[in-house]
Amino acid sequence: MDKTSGLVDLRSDTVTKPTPSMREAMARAEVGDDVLGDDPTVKELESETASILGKEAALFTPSGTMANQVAIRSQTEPGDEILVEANAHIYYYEGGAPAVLSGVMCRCLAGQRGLFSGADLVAALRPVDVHFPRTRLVCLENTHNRGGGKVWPVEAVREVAAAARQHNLQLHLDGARLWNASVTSGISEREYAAPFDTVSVCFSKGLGAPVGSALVGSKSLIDRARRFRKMLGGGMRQAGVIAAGALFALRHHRARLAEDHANARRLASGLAEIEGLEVAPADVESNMVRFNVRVMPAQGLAERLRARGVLVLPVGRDTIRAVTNLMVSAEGIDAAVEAISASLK
Ligand code: TLP
Repeated sequence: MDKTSGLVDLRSDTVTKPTPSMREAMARAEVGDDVLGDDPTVKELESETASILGKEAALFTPSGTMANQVAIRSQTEPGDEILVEANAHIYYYEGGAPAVLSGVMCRCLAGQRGLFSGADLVAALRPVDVHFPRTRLVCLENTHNRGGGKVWPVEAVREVAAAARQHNLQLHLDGARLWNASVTSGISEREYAAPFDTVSVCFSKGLGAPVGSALVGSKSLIDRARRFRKMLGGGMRQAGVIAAGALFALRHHRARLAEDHANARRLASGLAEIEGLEVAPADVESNMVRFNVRVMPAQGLAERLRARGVLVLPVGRDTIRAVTNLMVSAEGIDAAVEAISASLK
């Protein structure tokens, strides 16, 4: 339960507020004009992020969306095609940005909870021919948001990456929740990132920073991305204040994601006992629980829950998403289960 508001807010892991120690770190941050390359805290965050992910360079961005979009823009030309899974955040939740900002077409692959195989990828490829758009980039998402926080097995990532390389395609990973994937699987972020040219990561989701994401990759790709970030208005000045929150989150909040995962499992097993709901506790692999409501529209249940101080996100007519996070304790989860049970009666 959020001690400041008394709410159990499970709409997203983006709802977290900075902790007192994080605020202290932000207040103390040394800053400078980052567009002029003068902000020491942003530089520290960028170099620490690049090193955790095993890449040459990193770029701090205001959002995960911007990190994904500058990655696409940096690796394509207008008229190119990118391959994405049909429920990928890049395709589903970024306002059509690939079409607007990069002028690319998205070719969607049908996945299973966000995952697809090297064979699926190859089946979608077309011969080089003047009729076809040029396929340039493949995007994966780990963990997969609309896949219910599904974690990619590292072997499956490597298999898709090998197929992509055989066909001279670039690879981008939307790793907004890569931290969660690493905690679940024991595969380091660096190992997961290895097959990709670029990886975006978020500090403002499970890690609990108020703002910020990063894109990592080779120095030349990140130099190019920096230029596109500026074009989009994402060049920030004394950004060290927010970078300090991100740096604190990176150093102190990765391991604790295991608590969020345990809370997600606790939530799913509580929900499995409630009549009128459909939930698969075995599908819970990170901090997300998706469940179907059989007896009323998802929106209706969400409204009843709001009246009881529990916030969830309807993501379909019958489907609700709940995301555990830094602000929610095991007691908060038990309170949410009780509220859901009472709201269905
Ligand atoms: N996801 C948000 C919403 O946009 C749906 C959420 O509440 O889960 N990649 C992935 C996989 C994401 O889930 C998100 C945010 C982003 C990128 C974009 O990050 P921001 O919101 O910082 O632009």
